Amino acid sequence: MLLRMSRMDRRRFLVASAAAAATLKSFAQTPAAAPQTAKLTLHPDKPGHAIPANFLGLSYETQQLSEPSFFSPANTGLIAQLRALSPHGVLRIGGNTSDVGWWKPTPESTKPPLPANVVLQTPAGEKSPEELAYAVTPEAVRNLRGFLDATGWTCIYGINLGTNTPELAADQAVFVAKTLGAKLEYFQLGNEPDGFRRFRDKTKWNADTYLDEWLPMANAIRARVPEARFALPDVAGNIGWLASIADRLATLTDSPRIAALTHHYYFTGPPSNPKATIANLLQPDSKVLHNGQLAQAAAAKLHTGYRMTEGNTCYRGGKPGFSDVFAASLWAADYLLTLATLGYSGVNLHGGEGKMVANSLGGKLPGDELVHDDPASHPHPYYTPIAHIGSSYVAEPVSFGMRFAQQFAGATLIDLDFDPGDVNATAYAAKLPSGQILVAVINKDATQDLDLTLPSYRIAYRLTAESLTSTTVKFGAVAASHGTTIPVASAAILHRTT
Ligand code: BDP
Repeated sequence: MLLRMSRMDRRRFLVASAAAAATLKSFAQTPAAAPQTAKLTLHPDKPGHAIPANFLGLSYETQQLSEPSFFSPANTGLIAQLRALSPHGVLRIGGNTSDVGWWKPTPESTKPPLPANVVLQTPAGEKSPEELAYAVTPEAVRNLRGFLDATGWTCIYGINLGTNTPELAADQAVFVAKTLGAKLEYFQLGNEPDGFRRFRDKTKWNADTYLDEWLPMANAIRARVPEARFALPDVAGNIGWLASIADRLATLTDSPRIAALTHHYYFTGPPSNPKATIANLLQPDSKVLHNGQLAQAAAAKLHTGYRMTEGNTCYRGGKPGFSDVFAASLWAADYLLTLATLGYSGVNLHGGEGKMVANSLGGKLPGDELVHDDPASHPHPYYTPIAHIGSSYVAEPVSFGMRFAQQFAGATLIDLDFDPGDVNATAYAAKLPSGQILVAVINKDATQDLDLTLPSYRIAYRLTAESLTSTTVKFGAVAASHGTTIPVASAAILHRTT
């Protein structure tokens, strides 16, 4: 029996807000009711979307590259964590810091002046883009290649659009394309341009003016890297941009090669938002379906794919007791499999080093204001799938939901009917290339166990923890005699036995 623990060596007091405290109390005091029996019928003759082998991914700030030892073949702890997540994942490098980084091709190169189209605006209490600027060197890109080779992962590489010129972007792209080779999936230019409040006059900024800047930069790159592929627009929330951009690109006779349309998704935020409760996190989320339908329709116009390139539970760095607990594992498992059913080519959950994500937010992680115990005992940022604590890299709860969904990578979804009664549960089924059929059942209910009648299937893997607020999560294979109940707040993967 293989059980993996997210963390055994540190104890954390996680109740960081009155809302989280109330949630914890209600889970502790509510006894589980008698199990409900779910009806589940599989339709293996009705295949759905194929889930790519590289469906799973992580997203990191581009500023991680300012420390060339981070994404490097020498960083064995981080490499081991990525390999444990997926043998063929996709590392997306971007985030807000991608629009303040500059390419430093030689040690003598100096920071270029700000281009004339930049209208700098610094939100109150945040460091200015000038203060946050950093350099990316050839050494960082060479080390990134070694890191990707060691992990078996590929990369989506973000280049500055906010404070950069087409010529400088092309200089960097030439070196990146040559160095990363087949490890480079595609470029993205600019992060969350729909919210370019720091860099442009927002009264004149829209999907069209964005594309007016994006096209010359993409064209400057492909003039020197003919095989370059691109994804765009990597919007934060305005998914409508995907359709207008697809419409305009579809009319071009000579367009840059588009590998995917991309957007971001955070369940909620910022950490002070009263909506950031575990009870809300585990409810069905109609926005996910809506986004998926818009992305699919826009991508169809360009005959391309669509990917959720950055997201997590709670923007502005995550919320303690919400983003870093078992509820986030169940959310991630369900969210990732939902995106698979919606036809996404992949998903990158955001995280990384606390300092880099703090810089992406102007210098601070607002979640720190909600912590009452030793801040060093918490992952920073709070939502990160892999935390860097002391000298170790630690798999956080959200990453166990990713491991759960990873079991479906390379499989083809199959249709199913699932009726869990009034239990808050979801189910997904897929067929692996080996012919094995997998069924995932995620019981997000805080009070009701779920019994499953599915002859010829047995529970093969479980995702469990002591409570929804637990920081220690278990995911692993279980013995054949493990029964057919999916207890309150847990998930299971069933395999066909005959
Ligand atoms: C996104 C940004 C990213 C931030 C993240 C957050 O792209 O750089 O770290 O939000 O707010 O909007 O946590």
